[in-house]
Amino acid sequence: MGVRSTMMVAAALAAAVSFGAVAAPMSGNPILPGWYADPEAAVFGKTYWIFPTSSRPYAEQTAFDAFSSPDLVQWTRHPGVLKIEAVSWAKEALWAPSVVEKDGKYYFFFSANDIKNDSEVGGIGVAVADRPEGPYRDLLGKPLVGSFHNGAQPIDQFVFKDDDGTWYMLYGGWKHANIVRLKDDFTGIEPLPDGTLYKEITPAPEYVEGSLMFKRGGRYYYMWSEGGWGEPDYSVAYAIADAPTGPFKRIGRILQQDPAIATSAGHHSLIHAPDDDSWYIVYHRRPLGKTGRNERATAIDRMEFDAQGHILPVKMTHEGVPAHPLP
Ligand code: FUB
Repeated sequence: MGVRSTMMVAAALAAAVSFGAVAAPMSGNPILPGWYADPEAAVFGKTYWIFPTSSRPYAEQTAFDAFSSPDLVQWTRHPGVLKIEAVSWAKEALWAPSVVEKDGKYYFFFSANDIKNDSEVGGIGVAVADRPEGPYRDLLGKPLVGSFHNGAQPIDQFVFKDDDGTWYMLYGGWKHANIVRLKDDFTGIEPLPDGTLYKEITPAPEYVEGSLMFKRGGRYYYMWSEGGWGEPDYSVAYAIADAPTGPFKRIGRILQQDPAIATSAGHHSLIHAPDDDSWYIVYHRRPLGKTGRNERATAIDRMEFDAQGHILPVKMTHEGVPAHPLP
């Protein structure tokens, strides 16, 4: 059972706005209490979930918390859904979850140890649980990707299921990104149609980390973070392609610092509400007046498209988004 955050309920009530006679509660921003980064948003059943990185010194990044909500406004904290004690090869720097459901089980992909070369142990791992809130246990007893390929640091994975049932994983830091095809049981990777195991898909010279993919209107949208996450210029850009492997051409930035709201906005994920086709971007940002690298807070705002399917620049807000219970 999680611990309900009275802070978040208070923030939501404080941010309530009126539509005629009815007060529609707003999420407020930041949406989570405390310092949380790299939020992975998901919908499982009738519940929204956020799985973030705990934003603190690497040596203290030894567990993941999760948050659940019925409506994007009231959030319940689930502490320690994956703890470092459950991963024999991890020692610190637990980062950037990507969580998917498959055949009634929940798979929690994560990065650990921030490895700098192939002689270090660490990289991308995968854990499994029977429920979204865990407890998760290491699936492999070793990293899923434990070394550098095409110059990509094995961090910041994002797992994407295509319409034909194929599971892909995009990942990569240090300005390089790869795509791999996951085995159906997530115990390893298998060759892509062109025979490669690790295919470089670095979309632009500006690419840094934080890959994400989704499909809309039959096209593949690839999004990523640019700039330095410790710097104010951290941001999100995107490309569109006809295949998950590209080729990709950078279209432009859609999320970046706003001197009226926050700096260092990046490493995001998305929620697509199935009932009304609304899209939400969940991301981290640094409050105005804060400069510490780990002073990163998770926020939510609307993401919209134009008639051609291009993503419109995101307007960061303090109010967040209105309550949206799942049907
Ligand atoms: O939170 C640790 C690292 O910071 C992530 O892996 C990067 O994407 C950046 O957000």
